[in-house]
Amino acid sequence: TLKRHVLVAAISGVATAGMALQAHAATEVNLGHTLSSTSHYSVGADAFKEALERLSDGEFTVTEHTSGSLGGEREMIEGLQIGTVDVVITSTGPLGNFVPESYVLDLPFLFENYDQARCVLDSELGDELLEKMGEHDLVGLAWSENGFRHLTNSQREIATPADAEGLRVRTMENAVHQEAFRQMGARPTPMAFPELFTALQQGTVDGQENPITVIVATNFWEVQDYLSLTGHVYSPAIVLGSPILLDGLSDEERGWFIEAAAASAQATREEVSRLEREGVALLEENGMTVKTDIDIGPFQEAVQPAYEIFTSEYGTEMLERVQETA
Ligand code: EAX
Repeated sequence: TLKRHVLVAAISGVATAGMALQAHAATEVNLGHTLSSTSHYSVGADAFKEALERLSDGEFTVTEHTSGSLGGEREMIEGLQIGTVDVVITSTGPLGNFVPESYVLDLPFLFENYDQARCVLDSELGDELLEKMGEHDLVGLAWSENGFRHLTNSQREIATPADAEGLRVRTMENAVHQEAFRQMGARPTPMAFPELFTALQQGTVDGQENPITVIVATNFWEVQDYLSLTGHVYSPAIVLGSPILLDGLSDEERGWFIEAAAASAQATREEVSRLEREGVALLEENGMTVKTDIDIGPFQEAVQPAYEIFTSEYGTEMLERVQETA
């Protein structure tokens, strides 16, 4: 009978699927980031998943962990080193603690626009910095993007560094950024991103700084009234892999990860560009007061000492090379 046929077909289907599964058990790749599932990082994570699963013909499956469910960015980088996390999309915020060479990219007002920043990250120098990750138990797969960072706060409109005097600003766990905000007269408080929303809500800090992308993805308008488009620093993102997973793979397999990371970075950059065009209007619609015409001169001047402190510690060579490439 028809019923019996269907049943037999179903059983043999299950058996075939089961055998196939045994022959080629897919390796699950855990990918983490700190932002929501609507963010530019998730756009990048989706592109990574699509590309890796397609290129490997299902040998690898990617599971995305959003919103810091695998921890903050510093914790996830540690996770890569010990093999509890496989792939991470992260800002360079905490990266300098592991790979000091990356600090150069976090200098305020280093890049003037997206083209310049992307051009440096896509250059030989960018590749060299990716390779440096290998000396610190990390695998640099691709430079991705977070965006130019701007200042938000709950207290007042900020147009000059003097307006930021005394403001308690959450910064990333990044020595260069902390120094820059100290020089500006603010009171920097380093904190992991997953703690930030609550800290703003409870008034532990008055403000924070992040790109339009992150402000949109995190609904910061719920806890921040003012946004000043200071664009005080470009925030690169990086797709990092765990050496514990990647060192055990063949060249071909590692190549899939690199290609998937490149596809991820490309998709993320496109989403950053879209949000640069559309994000500010969205934030205004949600009630934020946006100060657009900021004279950045006084901000640039205020953070100059951060450059001196950086070069006295790490020398001038890297900085000069970035400036030449830009
Ligand atoms: O990488 O910590 C931050 O402010 C970062 O910009 C965010 O986690 C996205």
